[in-house]
Amino acid sequence: PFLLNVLENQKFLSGTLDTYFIDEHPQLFHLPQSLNRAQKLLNYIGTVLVNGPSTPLATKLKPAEINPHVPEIPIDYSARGASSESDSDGDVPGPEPPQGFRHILKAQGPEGFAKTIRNHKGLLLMDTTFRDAHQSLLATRIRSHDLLRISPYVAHNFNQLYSMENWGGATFDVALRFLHECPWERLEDMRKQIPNIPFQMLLRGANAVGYTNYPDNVVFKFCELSVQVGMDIFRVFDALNYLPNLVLGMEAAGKAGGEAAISYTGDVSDPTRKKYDLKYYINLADELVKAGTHILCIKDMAGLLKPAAARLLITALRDKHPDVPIHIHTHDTAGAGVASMLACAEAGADVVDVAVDSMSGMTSQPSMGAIVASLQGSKLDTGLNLNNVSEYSAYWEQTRTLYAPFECTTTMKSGNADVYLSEIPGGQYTNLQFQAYSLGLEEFFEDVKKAYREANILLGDIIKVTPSSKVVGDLAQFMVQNKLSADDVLSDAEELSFPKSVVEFLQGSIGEPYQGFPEPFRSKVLKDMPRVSGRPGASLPLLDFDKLKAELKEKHPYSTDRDVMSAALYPQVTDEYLTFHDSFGPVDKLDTRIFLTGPKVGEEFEVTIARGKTLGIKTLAMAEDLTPNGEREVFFEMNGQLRSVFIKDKE
Ligand code: 3PY
Ligand code: ZN
Repeated sequence: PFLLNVLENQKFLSGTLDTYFIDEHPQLFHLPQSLNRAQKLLNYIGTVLVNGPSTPLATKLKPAEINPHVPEIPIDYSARGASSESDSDGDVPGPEPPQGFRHILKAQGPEGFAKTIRNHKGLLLMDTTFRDAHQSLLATRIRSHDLLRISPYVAHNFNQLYSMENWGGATFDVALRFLHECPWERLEDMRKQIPNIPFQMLLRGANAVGYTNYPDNVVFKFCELSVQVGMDIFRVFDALNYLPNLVLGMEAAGKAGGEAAISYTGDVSDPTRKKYDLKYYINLADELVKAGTHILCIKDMAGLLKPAAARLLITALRDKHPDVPIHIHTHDTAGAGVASMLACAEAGADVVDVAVDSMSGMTSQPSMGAIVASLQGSKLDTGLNLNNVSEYSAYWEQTRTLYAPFECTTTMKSGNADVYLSEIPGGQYTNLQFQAYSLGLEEFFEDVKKAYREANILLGDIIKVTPSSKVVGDLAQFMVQNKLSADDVLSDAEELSFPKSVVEFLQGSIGEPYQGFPEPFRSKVLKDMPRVSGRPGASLPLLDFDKLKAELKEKHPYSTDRDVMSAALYPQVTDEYLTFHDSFGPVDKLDTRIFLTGPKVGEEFEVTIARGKTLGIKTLAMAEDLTPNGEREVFFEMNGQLRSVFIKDKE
């Protein structure tokens, strides 16, 4: 049986206990916020110094030795609210940022917000810098620390943004798994810094922020908690555009509402591409409007929406749904992103997605500065100031160099129009190229792109976006590794042992593709294996949250309800995150270079672990000799005092 600590334990609080109760239940004193956070951080730094990075670095490149400059925000004390006067932690409170669209969303709800957006004269922008841009360019590795440093600047200078996409997609998993930080805390902290601009997240429908369909109550509870912690707008998509999954996601987003997204593939301007034609998209849009979406999104995850196709599609949607705001997402993989977004805007789209210049282009979103400048003085003027865009961009240009070990530009040097052939989504494109290079098989990527196209056809020409894109990618890699042509795969389907994701997709575990599963391929692969029909979540048993909470508390007494939610989505990753955090403390507070590769011996640096609590740390030396049990002593000076830690040397 698990035991709560003294602050929560009913028996303890009631006072009806003998002294043995305390002796026999040491967990009672596992209090939240243990006081040796500083020592834990030294333990972390020592570990990195002795045993190398705690998060795998993707290349040999090192983080740059710079401290990115944060542009100043105006200091206007007259604008300070009464509440900040009573702030007694010694920090000088900044001025309140100007009002933004969040004010309207809060005051008028999603319907009123949608009306305001639709009536707005200029083109509105969503900034993806905090999510999709770094998911596509830097393997999602941007840390909360660097997001939070620039957040006040964004709040003060970008209040005209429709929204900032700053959560969801892969950020949830990567934060816990590789950055050892809590995604909920990131969201909460960004919210404090940016009260005025709507926050937007990418919700993979019934897959939430994971790679598989979850029980319905997991998706509902996840959305509920996200709203509580600070999320505003949910962009809901499904990897197969499978309506029942989309509707489930919309229901989970609930009163918060948001955007139902149609994932775009093929080419509506090419009459020979018949499966996903204009009619397909219009029908789906009709269904989503009928299901009550406040905003319609076209999610062009691979960057296939060429300007001519954009004009056709947006004009048709605009005519059909004159009152519904239309929001377009794209990737600039081929290099036509700016042209396409301008075409969308001219055809009547209300909002388009951009990333700040230094985080834009290639597999990321098109450039904010390019779009702002292109529309300046026109009736679609975005209202954003190009000087601010360039200051914001300079921050990210410098900050990006801290993430050199994860740079896609190590291998990717330009846009590439071959994406129109392969239809690989932005993030996956970067990943697959990277994998090929790290295996030393540069040619492999060319082969994988060709195989990806064939794999897509074998699977029935499906929508390809997380997680269906992984199914196609896995099959493509399987074909290249085993030197199989599409004909081989088809003729030997009964004997081949396919990747798990391919088998599960064919079983129906992520939903049903448009026009059904490919036959006879499916029957040959599955033989007498079970098949799921209809919406997969409908047949999954609900998750027992109380049981999960009890299990988590038993192992990690300090875990919170947020951790329980994380564990519902990623049980193993959350367990590892909590264990890590218990030994190493708030590593998210370290500067990125120190976090990734550790300080140099002799280097002095500061860490602010809580408001008003800053540690000054200097690494003094590492012992040459190991202790008899294989540990190496690392010496520090912390706030003027000598400290040391013993680290097991793994060499
Ligand atoms: C995600 O699901 O993370 C995506 O970015 C899909 O485009
Ligand atoms: Zn995207």
